[in-house]
Amino acid sequence: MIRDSETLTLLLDTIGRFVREKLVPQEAHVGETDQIPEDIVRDMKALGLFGMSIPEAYGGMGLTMEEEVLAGFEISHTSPAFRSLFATNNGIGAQGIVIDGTEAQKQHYLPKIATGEIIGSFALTEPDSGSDAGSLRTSAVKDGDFYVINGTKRYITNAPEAGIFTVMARTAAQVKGADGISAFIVEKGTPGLSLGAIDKKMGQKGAHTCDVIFDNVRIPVANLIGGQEGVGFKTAMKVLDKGRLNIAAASVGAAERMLADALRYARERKQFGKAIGEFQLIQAMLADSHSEIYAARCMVLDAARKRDEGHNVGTEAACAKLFASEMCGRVADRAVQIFGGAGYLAEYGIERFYRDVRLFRIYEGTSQIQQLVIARNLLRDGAA
Ligand code: COS
Repeated sequence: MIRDSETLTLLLDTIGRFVREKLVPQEAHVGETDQIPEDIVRDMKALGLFGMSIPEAYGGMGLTMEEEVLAGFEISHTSPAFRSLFATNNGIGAQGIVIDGTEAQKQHYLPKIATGEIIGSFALTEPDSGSDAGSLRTSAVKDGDFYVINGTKRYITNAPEAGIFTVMARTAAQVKGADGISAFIVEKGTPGLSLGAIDKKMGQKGAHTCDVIFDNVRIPVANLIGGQEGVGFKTAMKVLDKGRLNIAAASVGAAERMLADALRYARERKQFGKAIGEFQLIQAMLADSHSEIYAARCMVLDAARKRDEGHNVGTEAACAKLFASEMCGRVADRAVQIFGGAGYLAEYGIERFYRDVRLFRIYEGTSQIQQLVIARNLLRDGAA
C-alpha cells in the first residue's frame, strides 16, 4: 500500500543518493575495518532510517510494508552491513513491541528506537536451539515483581550495539514446546547481562553478532511483552513473518547491485576482440539473473501488499524469503563467474558481496525452514 507517492518518491530518491554518494565509496573500508564510520551512523539517524517502520505515533515514519520493501530494495544496493545496523530497529528488534507490546511499553521504548538513540536486538537463537526455536532453554522465573532470566543466546545481530533485547525465554519449565515461552524486553546494563566476544564471520563485516549471556538477570514484570505469559513464541513467529519479507527485499536489492556490476564489467571487459557481453554464454547468465530478480521483486511486492491488506502472509513471506535469498545466491555466483579471475580478487568487490549474501539463506529461518513452513501451511490449509 502506497499512502503518498510523492513523499515515497522523495524518500526513495534520498536513499538512492545516500547509497551512491556516501555508502558505496565506504564499502571496502567497512569490509576491511569491520566498523561503520560514525558520520555514516549520524546520517542514517538524520534520514530517519532507524524508524522507517515504527508507527508515526511513536516518532517513526510508519511506512507500510510495501513502502518498506521498496526502501529495502534501494538501501540494499550497497553492502548489507549498512542496512543491518538499522534493520533490527525496523524489524526483529522492535516488532515484538510494535505487534504485541502494551501501550506503556510502546510509549517507553519505540520513540528511542525510531530515532536510533537505542538499537533493538532480537534474542531467540541459543547454542542448542536454532531452527527448532520452540525447544529453547533460557528460563524466566517469576520472583515477586521480577522475572529472573538465565541462559545464553547465540548469533545475536547487533548485540554489541544494542540498548534493548527482545528475549524469548521459558516461563513454564514443565511445558516443553512453544506454549511455555514468553517474550521480554531486557535493557543493556541490567546486572547479570553480559556479551561474548564479537563473532568472526564469513562476510557482512561491519555488522556484528555475539553471544548474550543471562546470569540471574532480574527484570521488572512490566517488561513482559504484552503483559502475557506463554505467547512469546507466537510473538517471535509474527516478528519473523515480517522479518522474512525484509530479508527477501534485501536479497532483491543486493542481486540488483551485483547484476549492475556484472553488466558494467561485461560491457567493458574485452576478450577475443570484443566485449564479453557480446558472447551468448555471458548473455545467458545476465538474462537468467535479470529474470530471477524480476520474479523475486514481484513476489516480495505482492506479499508486502497482502500484508498491508491485513492478510496472514506466513506462507507468502516464507516463499519470498526462500526464492529471493536462493536467487541472490545464484546471481552472486554468476556475477563472480562473469568477472572471471577478477571476481576472485578483493579489489573488485564482487567477492565481498558473494560472501555477504550467503547469510540471506540462513538467518531469520534457513531455506529449509521456509520450505517446511510453506509445506506445513499448504497441508494444513488444504485439510481445512
Ligand atoms: N504467526 C503466528 N503464530 C504462529 C506462527 C506465525 N507465523 N507460526 C507458528 N505459530 C504458532 C502456531 O499456530 C502454534 O500455536 P498453537 O499451538 O496455538 O496452534 C505455535 O505457534 C507453535 O507453532 P508450531 O507447532 O508450528 O511450532 P514448531 O515448534 O513446530 O516450529 C518452526 C515451527 C520450525 C516454523 C519455527 O520453530 C521456526 O520458524 N524456526 C526457525 C526459527 C528462526 O527463524 N530462527 C532464526 C532466528 S532470527 S535471526
